[in-house]
Amino acid sequence: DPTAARRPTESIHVESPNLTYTDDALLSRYTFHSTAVDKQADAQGHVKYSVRPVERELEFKTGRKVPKTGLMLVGLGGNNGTTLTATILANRHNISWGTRDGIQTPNYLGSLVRASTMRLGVDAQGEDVFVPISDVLPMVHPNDLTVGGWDISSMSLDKAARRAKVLEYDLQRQLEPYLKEYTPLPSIYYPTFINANQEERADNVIPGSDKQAHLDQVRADIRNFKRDNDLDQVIVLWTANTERYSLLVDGVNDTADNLLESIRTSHAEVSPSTIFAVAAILEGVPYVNGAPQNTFVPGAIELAERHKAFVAGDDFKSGQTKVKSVLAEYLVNAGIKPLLIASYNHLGNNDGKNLSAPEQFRSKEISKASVVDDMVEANSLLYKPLAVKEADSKDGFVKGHSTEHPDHCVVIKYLPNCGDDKKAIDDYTSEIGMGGRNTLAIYNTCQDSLLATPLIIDLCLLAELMTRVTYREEGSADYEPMYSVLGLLSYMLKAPLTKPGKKPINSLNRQRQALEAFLRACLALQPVSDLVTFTQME
Ligand code: NAI
Ligand code: DG6
Repeated sequence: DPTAARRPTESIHVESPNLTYTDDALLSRYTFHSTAVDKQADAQGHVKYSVRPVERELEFKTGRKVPKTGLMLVGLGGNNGTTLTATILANRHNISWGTRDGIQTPNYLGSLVRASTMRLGVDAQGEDVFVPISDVLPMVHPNDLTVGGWDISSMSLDKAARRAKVLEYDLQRQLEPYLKEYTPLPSIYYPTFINANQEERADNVIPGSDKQAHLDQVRADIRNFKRDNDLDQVIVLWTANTERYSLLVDGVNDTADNLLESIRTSHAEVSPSTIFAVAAILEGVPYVNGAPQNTFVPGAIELAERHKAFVAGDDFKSGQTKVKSVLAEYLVNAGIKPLLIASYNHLGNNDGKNLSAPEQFRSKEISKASVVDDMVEANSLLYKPLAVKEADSKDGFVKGHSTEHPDHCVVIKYLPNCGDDKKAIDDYTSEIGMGGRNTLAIYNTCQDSLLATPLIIDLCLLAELMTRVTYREEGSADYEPMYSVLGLLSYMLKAPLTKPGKKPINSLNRQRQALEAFLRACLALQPVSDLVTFTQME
């Protein structure tokens, strides 16, 4: 059995009548506990809550054989694309490099899956036991990923890594023989979607303006990559330039059929990223959007649902926004009322250059700004519901607020000499007790791509895992794939894509808890509870 070699050693064995091990799968029986609430206001406006515990019997089936997996990046030659490829190669070949501080060895720091742990339970002494997340279920090791993809720039990755100026010289030098083997496939370039200042890079484009032909080419690229590298699974991930928003037009991108027809007729509002998403959906491989634009127009989501394909997005949540999702939640949950949040960024990499035009900046502004909305709406003691919902913003992309809201601004400036070392400066000013004021000033500087690369790895590993998990309600005959929009990947994403009609949840804590709960459910384990820990009811 050639795939047996790819079955990782499982270090966790669950002894439970609810978990069955077969050669190929983990079969879990799981009772999901939730709380149904009915909220009623009487004539005087007094609210009453009627609460009912609910149980749902579920069964999960998780494939134990880890597929040989490929990761195709759109934007392979960019800062993230080159840094990701270099990180995997340095780890795979165990390449260390000299820095002014001494010898640095490769690692996957910043990856939730590879560099963090979760609480499994308690040992006989009552001590918590933590395990690496990568050990909880069988998962792909990033060293085993086959990397490839597309870029509108033809530069081979050794030169592109130099252009990016992210990695230390000694590492670039040692990786050169490996990286020069990687040359991006030609990609789709529609100049109106990205900043005009990117045109000088665009020497590697799929010819013509026939969008159907472009779709067919990308589909063939995915198939060829899978075949040529003898892969079982492929993940496609957009880490190319931020595009402007596509206009949402009835009859053009509102339904799956209209979107396919718009591609056939090469409608101007179909973006390159949407064509990549459609290609992945039609090829049955997961597609992740690491940039903020609205790739997933309603028609694209409907198409994914129709094909039971997996999609996730939008926009890697690497630094400032991750901190914001933690800090805003901390403040609001502590009963402290943020009055203003001002977020400034300056950076000098090609991402910053592309974002220096208003339309591309607007996409990023929308995704960076939405992250506090749900936390604010969750505390009606601090933020009163508005009698009339605010008007939607003029460009129609952001919904108006239905409660009071802190002032919130996002500024991004391109300063070339800043390079990839992005600086982010935040001011959180809040109201505290008895009319007092509390200001937190955050200054964050880092190599942007070194924060983003581990997120790409997590998104890829978790998206692959989701393709191996199916579920059914107790008593149903067939196992079903999980829902197409992979909300469980929200931890890594600034503006989590959701099922149409559902609100995103931005709390980093809840996002992580959901992921842990899911991994445990696949092992027929309930979420860990601290009831006994804190009460000492041993
Ligand atoms: P980059 O500008 O260095 O790389 C983007 C690459 O995409 C370039 O090589 C460009 O030639 C290529 N490209 C542009 N349009 C393309 C197309 N249609 N098809 C194929 N390739 C295309 O940018 P970087 O720093 O690698 O970031 C990539 C994306 O990730 C950006 O959209 C950025 O906003 C987003 N992002 C980055 C984060 C970070 O921390 N680095 C965090 C959040 C999002
Ligand atoms: C400056 O904000 C440029 C952006 O591309 C960011 O670097 C990127 O979106 C990361 O943002 P954040 O808020 O997650 O640090």
